[in-house]
Amino acid sequence: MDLKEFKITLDELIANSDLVFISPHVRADYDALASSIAMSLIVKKLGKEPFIIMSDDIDKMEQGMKTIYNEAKEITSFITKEKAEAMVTNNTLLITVDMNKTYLTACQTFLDKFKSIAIIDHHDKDQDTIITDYQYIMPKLSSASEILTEMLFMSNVKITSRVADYLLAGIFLDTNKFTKNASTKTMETIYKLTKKGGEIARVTDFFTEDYLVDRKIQDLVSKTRFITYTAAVTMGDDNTLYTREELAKAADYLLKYRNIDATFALGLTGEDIINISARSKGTIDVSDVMREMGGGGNEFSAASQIKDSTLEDTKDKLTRKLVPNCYKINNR
Ligand SMILES: [Mn+2]
Repeated sequence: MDLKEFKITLDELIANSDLVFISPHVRADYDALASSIAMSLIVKKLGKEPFIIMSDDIDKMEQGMKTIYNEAKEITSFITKEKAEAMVTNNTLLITVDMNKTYLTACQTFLDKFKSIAIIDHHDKDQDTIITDYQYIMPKLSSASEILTEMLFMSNVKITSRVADYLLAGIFLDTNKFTKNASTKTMETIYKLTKKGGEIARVTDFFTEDYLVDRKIQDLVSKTRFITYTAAVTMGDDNTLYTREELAKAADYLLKYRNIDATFALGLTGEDIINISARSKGTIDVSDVMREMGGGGNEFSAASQIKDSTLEDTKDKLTRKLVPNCYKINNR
C-alpha cells in the first residue's frame, strides 16, 4: 500500500473514533518520541484530541529526550498506560509508531480493548506483530520520523522549527548521524525539515553526552577485540551495569573505523541480564546473528537479551555464531 492510500484510511479511522491514543515503543528513543509527537499533530489537525501513551520513567531518559518531552507537553498530551486503560472507550483508535510488536507497546495487556489499531513503522514484521488490517510497515525506510514527516506534509500541518528539530533527531539517531541506511529520500526529508527551520546544530545538541557517560562508553570501546578481521566485539566486566543505549552507542562508535563491517557490544544491563547491541555497515546482516542469539532487528541494527548466562559464555556463543556468518559473507 502506498502512503497516500494508507493516509486516507487512517484519516477515516481517526475521524470515526471518539478517542485516539498514540503508542511509541516502550523505552522510547528520539525516533519513537518524535514520530509520536508528529502523529499527534496530524490527529489534532483532524479535530481530535490525541493522547501519547508514555509509561517510561522520565527521570531515566537521557537529557535530550527529556528536553523534547518537556517541550512537547506544551503542544500535545502524554498519559500513562494506567490512565489510558481507564480512559479507553468502545470506539478508541490506537496508532503505534516506530514499532509493530505486541510486547513493545505499554498497552500490551489491554490491546483487545481497542476498536482499531493502526501501525506506522520501519521495523521487520514477525510472529509478534500486532494483528490488524491497518499497517504501514516499511523496513527499507530509515526511520518512523521519515514516514511521519511525509505524513505531516500530506496533512498540511504547520511544522515549527522545533518539531523539525525533533524529527531530524529521530532520523539522525536511526541513521547513525545520517551515515547509515540514509537514502536519497531520507536526504530529501532532511532537506525539507531544514527548510522548515530545523537545524542540525541544535539536533546534535540533543545528543551531547555528559562526561561520565561518555567515559563509560569509551572504556567499553577500548576493550574491543576483533573476532574476525572485520567484526569487532567489546564486552563489559562483571561489575559494571550498562543501559542498552550505552551499549548501542559503543557499537555505533566502533562502526566508524574503515576495516570494521560489524560491531557487537555486550554487557550486563541488570542482575543476570546480558544485552548485546549489534551494528553493521550492511555487509554482515547483524539481524541474522542476533536472531541466533534470541533477538532480532534489521541488517544494520539489531540486539538481543540473554538471561541466565555469563558474559564469557555469551561472548563465546556470539563468536561461534559470528564466524560462520562472516565466512559466508567473505566467500560470497
Ligand atoms: Mn525508529
